[in-house]
Amino acid sequence: MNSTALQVHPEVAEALAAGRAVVALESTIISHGMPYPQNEEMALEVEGIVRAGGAVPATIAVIDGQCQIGLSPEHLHHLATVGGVVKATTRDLPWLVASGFTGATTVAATMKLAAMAGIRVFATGGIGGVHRGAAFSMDISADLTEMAATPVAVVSAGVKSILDIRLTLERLETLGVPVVVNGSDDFPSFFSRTSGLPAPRRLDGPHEIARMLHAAWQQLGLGCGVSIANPIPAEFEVPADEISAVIDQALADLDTEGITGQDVTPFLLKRVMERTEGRSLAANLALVRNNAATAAAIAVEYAKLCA
Ligand code: PSU
Ligand code: MN
Repeated sequence: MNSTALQVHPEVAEALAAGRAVVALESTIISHGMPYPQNEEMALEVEGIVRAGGAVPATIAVIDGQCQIGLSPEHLHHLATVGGVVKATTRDLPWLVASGFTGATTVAATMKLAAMAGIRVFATGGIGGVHRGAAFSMDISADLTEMAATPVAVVSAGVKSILDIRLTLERLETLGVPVVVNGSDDFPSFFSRTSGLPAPRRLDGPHEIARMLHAAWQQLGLGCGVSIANPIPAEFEVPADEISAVIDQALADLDTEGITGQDVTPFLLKRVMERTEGRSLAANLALVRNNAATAAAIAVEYAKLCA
């Protein structure tokens, strides 16, 4: 797609034109999902993992009103260090472009921009979903809406238990979004390989997953996204009882401190990270690396099927 607001990095543009594998990466995880300096190290490392897997990385953000598909190390440094970068979901994109501001894109906004650029595979840590208590707050992430509307496959470690995982899966079913777990019969919950819920569908490995993406978009012509849950490697799992008390306390703090709207998820992520003495950060880094490697392998297989 041609867009005056879209700046596709030359390396990314070249790979797309040649039909080679490209993996999109989000930037909210850099600005709002992890502390400095781990966020910057992670952003650079993950790009390296995608390259090592034979794909071209395209980290996405809005920089001074330009939607950048592929960022320079200077841009990554800026997003990792400057406080107050706007957390941008899909609805924020026109406002950012019109006002020339900088925004770190969520899964939803990253999917939207990736699709505009022609990128089909995207790696992240965890996706947004239905919040606990959503029956009253109506707080449901725009990530789910975007998955229904935009043909990008999102590789995540499942849904963090700051959310209502069961209702998130219900919502994805209603929205018609295929949900597959890579190599497991259990739906993972970010820090854990299990959630107490079964995998809606299971596929084993990048080739099988790429075949499903090809079926969705090339054979059936569907316009939806696909959620690929990739369980955290077993050696990095954090035991559920270690994390659940911390999450319950963070959720209680939300009410006490009156946090609402777009600030809810960053607040919960920060609290959980602070209160687990870095154990959750180590797990978070491990699963993001794992997702980047898996996404690269899927993108490579998918590019072969489309050739
Ligand atoms: N979950 C995580 N880490 C994250 C996010 C979610 O474990 O960094 C970020 C992602 O960018 C996701 C966003 O798209 O939070 C969802 O925010 P909200 O719930 O406000 O839609
Ligand atoms: Mn919300």
